[in-house]
Amino acid sequence: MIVLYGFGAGFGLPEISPFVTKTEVQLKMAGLSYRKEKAMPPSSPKGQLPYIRDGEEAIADSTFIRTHIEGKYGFDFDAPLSLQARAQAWAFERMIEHHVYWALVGARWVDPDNFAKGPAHFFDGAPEHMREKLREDAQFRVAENYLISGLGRHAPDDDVDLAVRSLFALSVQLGDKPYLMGDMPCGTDATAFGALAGILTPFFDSPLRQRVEKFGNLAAYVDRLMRQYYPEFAWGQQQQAA
Ligand SMILES: N[C@@H](CCC(=O)N[C@@H](CS)C(=O)NCC(=O)O)C(=O)O
Repeated sequence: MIVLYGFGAGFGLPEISPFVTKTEVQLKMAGLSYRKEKAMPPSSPKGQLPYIRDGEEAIADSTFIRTHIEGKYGFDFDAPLSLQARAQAWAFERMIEHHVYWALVGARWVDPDNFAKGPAHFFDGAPEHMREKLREDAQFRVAENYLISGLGRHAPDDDVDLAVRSLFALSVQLGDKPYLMGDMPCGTDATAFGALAGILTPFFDSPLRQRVEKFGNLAAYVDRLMRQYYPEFAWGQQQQAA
């Protein structure tokens, strides 16, 4: 059985990481059975999560995992799509992973309140005398990556404005369709769902979340896909409680 290594549930989400969520939803889309185990990025062959173990093979990076599933199990995530729609779906995926994702990182890791209630707890198990230093180092590293991504250079407000332009594009593409590219889900739906749920989780408050909530079709899309792929997860109830 495939083993999926991720962070696990947290932050009001069934899985903390948008990239792990993407892979988990794609495993569900492909109808493959898998077991999930908690891991930390250094244990991955590429130093980031997700990675999977499939028999003797370890495959890291959500896009390479998708390629592995398509190659080994013959499942085409974009089967319903024309060649042109496949190209568009790929372009939307790149926009989400290389642009929108960084806005999520800024909201979670750079905003001091969100960092304190969220990622800071990754280090709760560390020896007390090192804990604060580990937190500071990790936050510094992520803030540096945010800067290098390009989006972080425009913080604190223009970064959100830029991300919202991408989210507007996503909202227009979705329109009133059930899925991004039409009536059937495709691979990029897993990507969009992971990132949007990560932004919309009521656990974190941020200007980004407030702006995305205004895109009614994106919020409804996340609710719908959450019910479809994580029916056991109490997403709606948490939203009401927040
Ligand atoms: N391109 C990778 C990105 C994965 C990624 O950024 N994972 C984050 C968690 S959301 C991570 O493990 N970060 C730890 C690090 O970069 O040190 C993929 O598609 O899997």
